[in-house]
Amino acid sequence: MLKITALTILVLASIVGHTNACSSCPMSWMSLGHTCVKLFHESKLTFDEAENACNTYKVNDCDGTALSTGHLVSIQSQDEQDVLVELVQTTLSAEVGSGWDPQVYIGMSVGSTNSQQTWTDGSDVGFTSWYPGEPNNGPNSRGAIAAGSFSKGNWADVYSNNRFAYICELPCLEYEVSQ
Ligand SMILES: [Ca+2]
Repeated sequence: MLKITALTILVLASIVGHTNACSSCPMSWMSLGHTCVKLFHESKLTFDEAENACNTYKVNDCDGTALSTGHLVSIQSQDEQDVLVELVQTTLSAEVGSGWDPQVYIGMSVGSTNSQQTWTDGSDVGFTSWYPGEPNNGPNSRGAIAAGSFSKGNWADVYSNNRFAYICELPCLEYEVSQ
């Protein structure tokens, strides 16, 4: 009888070339769908500082040419949302309170009206997970996962000069070798 193991599935998936999970994230980065993410929490930054910090991570080709640049994370589905909320609540468990804290920047920018929502990586805004009543901080606010037990990881908009932990996202490195 054919015994299907996780390794078998991995090998088969890599032969077919379609995997659901990223196969090669930089060390200390976590696979999230077709991307890699990392929660930075040792220093708290403003939104712009956090996006700039994410921009310093790049995927380079063999010549060192930047193929892609990191950004604050964009969230495309409930699955991704759930994984990120768990990451935040687990990593920052000592900061999880009964209200909204901790709040952690994601790449969401709210423009001059609440309906003008963009991701810093330029991806389309489809999925959102705003806490009911959010965004409510007026023009040019920024989005954060609000991980406290009250808000349960739904998003709140905040003023961009708030200093928070943040999550960066990088494209996954997938290699195709042809003979
Ligand atoms: Ca708000």
